[in-house]
Amino acid sequence: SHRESTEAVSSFPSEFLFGVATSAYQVEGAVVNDGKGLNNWDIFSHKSGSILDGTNGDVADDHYHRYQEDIELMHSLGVNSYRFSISWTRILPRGRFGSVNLAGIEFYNNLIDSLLQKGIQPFVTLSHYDFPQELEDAYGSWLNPQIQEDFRYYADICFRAFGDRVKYWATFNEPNILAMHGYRTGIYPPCRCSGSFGNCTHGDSEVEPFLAAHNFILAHAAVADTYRTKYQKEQGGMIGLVVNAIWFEPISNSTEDKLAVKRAQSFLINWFLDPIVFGKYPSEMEDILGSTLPVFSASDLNSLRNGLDFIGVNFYSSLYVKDCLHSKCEKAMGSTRTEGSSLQTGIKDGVPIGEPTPMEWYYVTPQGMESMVLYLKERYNAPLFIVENGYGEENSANKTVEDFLNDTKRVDFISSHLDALARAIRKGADVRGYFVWALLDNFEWIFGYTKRFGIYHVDYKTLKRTPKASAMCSAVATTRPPVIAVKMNLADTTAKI
Ligand code: GBH
Repeated sequence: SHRESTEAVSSFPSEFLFGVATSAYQVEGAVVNDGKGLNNWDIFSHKSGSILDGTNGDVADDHYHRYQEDIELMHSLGVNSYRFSISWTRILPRGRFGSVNLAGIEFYNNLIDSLLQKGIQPFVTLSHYDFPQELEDAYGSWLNPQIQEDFRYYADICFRAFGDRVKYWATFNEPNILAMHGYRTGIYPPCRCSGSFGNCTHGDSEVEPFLAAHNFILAHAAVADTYRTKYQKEQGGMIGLVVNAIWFEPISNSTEDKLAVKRAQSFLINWFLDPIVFGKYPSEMEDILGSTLPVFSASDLNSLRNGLDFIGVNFYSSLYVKDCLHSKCEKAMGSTRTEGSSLQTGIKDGVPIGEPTPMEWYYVTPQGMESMVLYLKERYNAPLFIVENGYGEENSANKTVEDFLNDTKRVDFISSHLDALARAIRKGADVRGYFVWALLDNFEWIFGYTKRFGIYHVDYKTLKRTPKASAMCSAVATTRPPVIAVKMNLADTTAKI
């Protein structure tokens, strides 16, 4: 109800960032323009069989050429922040080799300046699944410690070029997902897995995800250290990391299932955050993996511990977890021995954990987001930003533009999650921002253009952007205010009073 959402609004701090999110590979296009080098997704998406609809991100939303128009869209929404990522190969076309591409620097300078002119704060991710293909070919990217120094070198260039205007930096987007899909299931590049299917290459999937993660963690630590020692004092920004965070509920009240939840949390989230905040891997991981788990050296430990200023959270869903270590159960897709032998499922006694969405992998569980935020507050006591939360729909050739515009489910999804966030804030959580995924329909990784997450519809023939109800509330304006914009404006009013 309106009263409820007004009440929710007054819970947000006046400096709160209400924003929309995208990532470079998913929206920019302009794959070889102005000196950009090729990254892992450029190569992968062009291999036949990689992407569900046989498409790629060569053009995507052509945001590279249309960013001015897209900033106008954001301005009309009333958001005060935009989360985007920098394409590593636009800045360094060859990875560590070769020189800086000034055209790449200029593009992001223009983007950042145009945002700031409209009062929109840039929230920048340095690597959102993409990295230079040359580093994969030269030495195996994330499996080699060399990547730590190369990522640090790239990040340093970004801080120097943009840090006078960018106050929110995230090193990686979802390294926990990349470690899993790049090195175990093999569905994301570099496509390493133990079996052989599709384009995946044989690797040791019981070991490599943990090795890659170790290098992600140390690369993050090196970059955070560089930012803090060389830039932070003068530039005054924050540096953090973004993890994919699924909320887990035990499928029963048994001790075994509750312990299985702890293992699932450890193997998804604490895996990255514990080392960066506390300087050690979670004990659940040590117990299960033993000597497979890489070890931090004494010098690593200097740069770890309190290695972030905020935690970025991508929250989409909650799942039930069932013990498979002490009891017998079938393994679900993606669930393995090393993930704590837990079967992850959205269904309990035939009842889904929340309303199912058109995406097989998630359910609408705003309560789970509240629980997640309170869990992270309790465990890490760091400022939090929800940097992705959103609703996906199936694209289909049979549907018209109009079919996508009255997206009441997306409106309800965003609204109910903002209400959940407000509850968490009232309970004391230090949440500083919320970003809807996504500003625009875009290239949804292995699913290509078969999914639509945007609050703006994109016609992939003309690249025309059209606001959905979730953006302008055109169809539901009489019953519901435009979710983001109204919460923004009210928050502004509250701040002034
Ligand atoms: C986020 O990942 C990404 O950061 C963003 O780029 C993306 O567009 C957005 O979500 C929407 O998906 O589970 O086997 O079906 C969320 C985590 C992991 C969810 C991979 C989809 C697909 C493979 N994603 N998963 S599967």
